[in-house]
Amino acid sequence: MEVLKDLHQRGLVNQITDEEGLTKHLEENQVTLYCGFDPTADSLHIGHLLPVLMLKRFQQAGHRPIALVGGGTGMIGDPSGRSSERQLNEASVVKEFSEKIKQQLAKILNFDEGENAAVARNNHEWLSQMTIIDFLRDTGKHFGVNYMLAKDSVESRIEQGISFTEFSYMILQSLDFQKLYEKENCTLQIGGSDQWGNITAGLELLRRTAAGEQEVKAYGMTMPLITKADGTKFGKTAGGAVWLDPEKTSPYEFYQFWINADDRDVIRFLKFFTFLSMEEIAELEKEVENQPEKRVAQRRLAEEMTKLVHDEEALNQAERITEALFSGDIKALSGKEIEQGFKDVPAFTSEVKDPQLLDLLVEAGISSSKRQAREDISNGAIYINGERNQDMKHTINENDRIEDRFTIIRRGKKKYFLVRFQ
Ligand code: 383
Repeated sequence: MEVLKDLHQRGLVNQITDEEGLTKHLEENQVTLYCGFDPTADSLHIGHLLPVLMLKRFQQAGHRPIALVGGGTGMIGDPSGRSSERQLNEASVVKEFSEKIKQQLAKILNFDEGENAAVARNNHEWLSQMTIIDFLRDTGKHFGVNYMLAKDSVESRIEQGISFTEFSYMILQSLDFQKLYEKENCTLQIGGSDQWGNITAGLELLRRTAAGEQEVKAYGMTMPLITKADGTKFGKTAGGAVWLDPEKTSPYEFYQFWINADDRDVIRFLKFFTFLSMEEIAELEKEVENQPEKRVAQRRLAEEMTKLVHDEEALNQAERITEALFSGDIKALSGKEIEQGFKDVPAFTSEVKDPQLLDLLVEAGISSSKRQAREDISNGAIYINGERNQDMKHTINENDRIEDRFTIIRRGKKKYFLVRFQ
């Protein structure tokens, strides 16, 4: 199917500079397109996923995506969508972040195979080589200050203040578009709606620097901002951002993020983030209507996303942890799974290898006093790795330790504690 039609059906199009022109351009050519990612952290997060997947959608339709890592622009700082000046990172830090982000992009996009393999570029390569004189003469000359002041990213910062550094950012992003247009025949830049100003500035530069009277066939397209039915910000959990790096957000937490999607949001998210067909999504929509309690759509969303960003094994683990936490069968989990599943519960490190259960309850702060601990045990409120234990004299032993490292104690219905052994 025509790629733009699919994107429209999925609700993925916010603005296009010349839709008719772009439709025709995509029909007639294998188009090279790009999206940029600035290395402002050591990992991409879920907010970056939509544009990465957008590149992949174009790739699947036969076009050629360039994932641009902003090793140069990351040294400057994009003011778009920000109400205050950014803190600059050291060059070595930006370099380290760039490397990590490139690897994450390579995991999702296909960089090696076929005639439309994705390409990685880093704008540090050309931006760092440019002299200040060339920059001001050859590029700066094409940007009117009034034009720049009228951009949202600048205008919204006039009162609060904006440095010349961030003010100049749009010129650097425009230079990238020009560079990729000239060297890679890249004719489409995509981004989130926050990037509209930078993308159109780039097109302006292309037009002004085009050779002769030649018409420039280049386009820009943005994606919508992702909203949630409950009005809270998409992509944030109690623990902060949802990262793509499994060390920062475990695959289990990542899976949980999606499975917790609201019934009012889940269908839209399936359209935005998965490669399921519109027919499959329509089936899932029926499930949400007819038996929402089963959360079939949410489960499918979580599965697809965990597989896409992590892998099949990570998905299996996430499912096993979810199941074990639901049924209470903690013993079935490995040490690694325990670490993921109980990352956010209170933890206690026991100095004693085989403590008395009674003592442990008090020391780990699970029961508030010895008397309370006795009461909890005799009431049957204490579970070791999911099994009730009412033995007042019980000593924690190797059977209670998972991989000899962890014991999960539960008090009451759902208060979990992680006990670590050294
Ligand atoms: C740098 C050089 C270019 C083209 C783009 C850039 C980066 C761009 C930017 N993008 C955001 C980022 O890096 O700041 N100036 O975090 C985000 N993007 C994408 C998308 C998004 C934007 O990476 O809306 C969310 O992910 O455009 O906020 O030549």
